Formats: sequence, C-alpha cells, structure tokens
Amino acid sequence: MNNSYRIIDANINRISEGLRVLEDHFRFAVVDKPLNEKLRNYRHIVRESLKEFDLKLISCRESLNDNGLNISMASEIDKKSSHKEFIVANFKRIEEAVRSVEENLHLLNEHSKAKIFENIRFEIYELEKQAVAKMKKQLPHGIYCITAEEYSNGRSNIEVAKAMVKAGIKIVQYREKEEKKSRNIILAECREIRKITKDSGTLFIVNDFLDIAILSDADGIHCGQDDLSVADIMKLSPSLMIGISTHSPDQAQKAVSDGADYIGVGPIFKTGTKKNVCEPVGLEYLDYAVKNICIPFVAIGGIKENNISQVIERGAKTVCLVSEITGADNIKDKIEKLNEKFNN
Ligand code: 3NM
Repeated sequence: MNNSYRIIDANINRISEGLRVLEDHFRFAVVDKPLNEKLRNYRHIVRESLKEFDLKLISCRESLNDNGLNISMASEIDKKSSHKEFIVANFKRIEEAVRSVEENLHLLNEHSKAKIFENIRFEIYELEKQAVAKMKKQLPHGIYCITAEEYSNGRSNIEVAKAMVKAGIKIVQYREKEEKKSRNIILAECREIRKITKDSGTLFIVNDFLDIAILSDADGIHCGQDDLSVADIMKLSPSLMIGISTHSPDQAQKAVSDGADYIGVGPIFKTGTKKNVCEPVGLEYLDYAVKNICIPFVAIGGIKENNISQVIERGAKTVCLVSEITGADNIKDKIEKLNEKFNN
C-alpha cells in the first residue's frame, strides 16, 4: 500500500469536515450567504477533484489503527474559548490539510492535481481573512470615552476607566503619549483596562500602539493620519477593529476606501486635549460625514455637555467627549447627564 493514499484520504476528510464546520457557522450562527456559498463550493471542488481515487483512498483507510485518535483524546489543545478561535482553528486545519494533500500528490507524480490544491490553499487563506474580518465588533452608538490622565483631576487612567465602565459606557479608548509613560507601563495599564472592560462587554480600543493593542487583546486600534496604514494594521492583525482620525472630506474618503471600520470626525470645536491637531473643522464637516460617509463615525473635539446637543441634532450617533468626562468631579453623574441628551 502506498502511504501517500492513506495520508491523502485522511486529509481530504479533514478538509471537508473543516469546511463543513465553517459552512454551518456562516449559515446558522453568523449568517453570511456569500461566505457560506464559497465554503460549500470549495468542499465540492475538494471532493470532486480526487473522485477518480475514491476507491483507492477508502481501501487505504485504517481509522481504528490510527494513533492520532488516542493522542487527540488525551490532548487539551482542541479547546476553544471564543468564536474567533474556533473559526481560525478550523481554517488552519483546512490549510494544513490542503498542504499535506498537495505534497503527497506530488509524491505520487500527480502534479496537475497538486496544483489544484495549491490554488485552493491560496483561496482559503483569503477566505480566512474575510471570515476573521466578519468577527470584528461594530462601533456602538452613544458616548465614546477616551482616557486622558493629564485631565483627570489627579485620578489614574485605571480609576477613570473603571468609573466609565461602571456608568455603562460601551466603548473605552486608551490614549497615552510615549513621552509621558514607558511602554511597559502603558502595556500593563492596557491589560488592566482590558480586564475591566471584558466582563461588561465594553469595547476596548488602544490609541496608536499596534503591538500593545495585540498584546493586551484589545478589540481595536485607533490611529491618526501619520500612523500605520490600515493595510499594514490588517497585515499584522486582521481581526482588530480599525479607527482613523480624519479632519477633512478627502481624509474621510481615503479612510473608507482603505478599509477603516470607523472614522473620527473632528475637531468639531476648539480642543486643548489633543496637541498638534488642526483648527476646528466645525459642524460643516460633521454635516458632510452624516451625508456622505457610509461607515460608522465618531464626532470628536471640544464637545461638552453644553454643546453636545448640536452634534446629536445634526446626526452624530456616536460622540466622544474626552476632558469633559475625565475631568468631571463625578464621572458617573456626568455620563448620566450626557446620556439624557441622546434621548431628548
Ligand atoms: N482627537 P476633548 S480631537 C483625541 O479631532 C482627539 O481627531 C481629535 O478632546 C480629532 O473632548 C481629540 O477634551 C481630543 O476636546 C478631544
């Protein structure tokens, strides 16, 4: 018996089963018809492409004598704690199995069939990227909070983040400049805020630092115009939600076409919190975003309790107030008052 047939048989089953698991996920759990159909299509191609070997493959099968079963039964490695892990693990299994089929077909001198599997592997890599991107979180409506220790009445970023979450805030961004704190402290603070935000289902975004966003298991990263590009962020971490600060219609359109998940629109009014930002862009740019921007956006810059209504009335669904919240005597009371503005 040629062992390559046995290996191919085991791997064709792995590929088809992995594809079926994902197909079911994108059919019943997260409904995504195009993704579901692509997965189904690949499952058929895989089965069909080696149909002529079917009898040979089955006759080489020895499932009950397979040592792998005992090893797998004793292993904890298959445990998945999130949908993202579950999706990625199944894609990885499929990609590895396709590669194994490919190599063994070459050993059998079936080079043209091996090429079919090589193509499938590259297409599966792309599908994995699309599927993982689907797992990204959406920008919630309401108040978007950002830490600013400098304007926090002597409170630490951690104390402020705790108060924000306690007040029911659904999105917290950690923003700290490198000149102020060392990166290991920034990372430790981000990990702490990740813990605080996890239980309440609050989105956690890290400003600027991609490595720290990844290491602290943040939901997203927010970058300015001079930071890493959306494409480069996606290369390193396709599942992170990506926000980009914009200050003009051109910048907004570019961020949309680059694939940002949301944009910042500002500064609407004069702000002293962000250094080196341009002059206020005013409510006109907000009007532009409401009419022309097809992805979620957050209005930001100089927004206070006494002017937030102007921003909400013009159509902003998510609004960020930094110093107004971090510097409030009582963060919870301030957030309650601001929340009322959304309901009026
Ligand atoms: N980004 P405050 S304005 C972090 O326009 C930030 O992109 C801005 O702080 C932008 O609410 C800003 O205290 C600071 O004015 C906003």
